[in-house]
Amino acid sequence: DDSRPSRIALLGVPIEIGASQPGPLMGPDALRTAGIARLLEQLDFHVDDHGNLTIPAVVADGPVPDNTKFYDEVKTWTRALSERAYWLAHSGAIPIFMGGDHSLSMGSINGVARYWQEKGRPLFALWVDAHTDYNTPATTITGNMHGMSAAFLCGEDGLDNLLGGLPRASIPPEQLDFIGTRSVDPLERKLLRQRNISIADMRQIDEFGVAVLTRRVIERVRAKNGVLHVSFDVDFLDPEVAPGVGTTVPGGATYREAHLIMELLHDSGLVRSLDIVELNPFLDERGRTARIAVELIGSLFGLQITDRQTPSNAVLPEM
Ligand code: HAR
Ligand code: MN
Ligand code: MN
Ligand code: MN
Repeated sequence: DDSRPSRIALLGVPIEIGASQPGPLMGPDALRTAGIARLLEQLDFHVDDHGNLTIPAVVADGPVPDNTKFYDEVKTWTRALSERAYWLAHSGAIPIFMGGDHSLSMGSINGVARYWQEKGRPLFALWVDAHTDYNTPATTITGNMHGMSAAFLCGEDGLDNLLGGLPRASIPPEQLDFIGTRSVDPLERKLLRQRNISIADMRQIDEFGVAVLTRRVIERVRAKNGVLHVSFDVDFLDPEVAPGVGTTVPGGATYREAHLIMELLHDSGLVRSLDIVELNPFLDERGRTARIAVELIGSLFGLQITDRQTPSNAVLPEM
């Protein structure tokens, strides 16, 4: 049904071995300290904090693809999170997965995709990120698995037994959108081109503005009666705005650009789940990045500057 859920389920996912440096495991607690639950309650949601996901002992029980770091660990997290995400979506709440590094999206999105597949509604994913995370074991330079999550979700080769016996629901490449892109590895770029995936990179943001580009995503989801998962990597923001991330890339989005995307997504009524990833409180300055992340989540769930809706004059370019 189309009524907006009134409950939010928070789940911490303190995984950091998918990233290049330690710190993201502190992310969930920094978001809690910055007041994520309180803010969402002020926005009239019933909020349940399910604490942090824990995983069983990691066992090396299968083949490990070349060029993957901590594969068995990521595999264990992915399986546990996929199950949990499926049931949280099933509960009717909007799950917010508080990372943790971006490898967690392999589990969170797989789980919610399984749920929406059963409901017969296509799941779209909006990847808000400086990176495209579309590497496979064959294209990666670093072997870091947070750089492979989008590729895994689109069913690319090389990570096939990550889910073991769990169904591998995937997001067809035409249901994935990137926004904020400014760092893509050479072979990764080739693969993205082959799949013809829609990328709103920083240059497009400069030329068209985020309103036009966000509207294009919303229209696409609406046209298919779909629902939207937002995968928000904090490094989307410019490092001057958000220093608390491990993989800063200059030339990122401004504070207002990020808020406007969130405000437009809220108005669309299509968002049914969220990842907030790559926050590294160990690298942050006085909690600034965690606070900004929470403010952005506020905008995504209805925090408005005034109570009057702004009519949009966004015009979609032919691309
Ligand atoms: N493309 C690089 C790699 O694969 C960097 C990936 C960085 N990923 C994140 N999440 N920080 O977007 O190693
Ligand atoms: Mn409750
Ligand atoms: Mn990412
Ligand atoms: Mn990134």
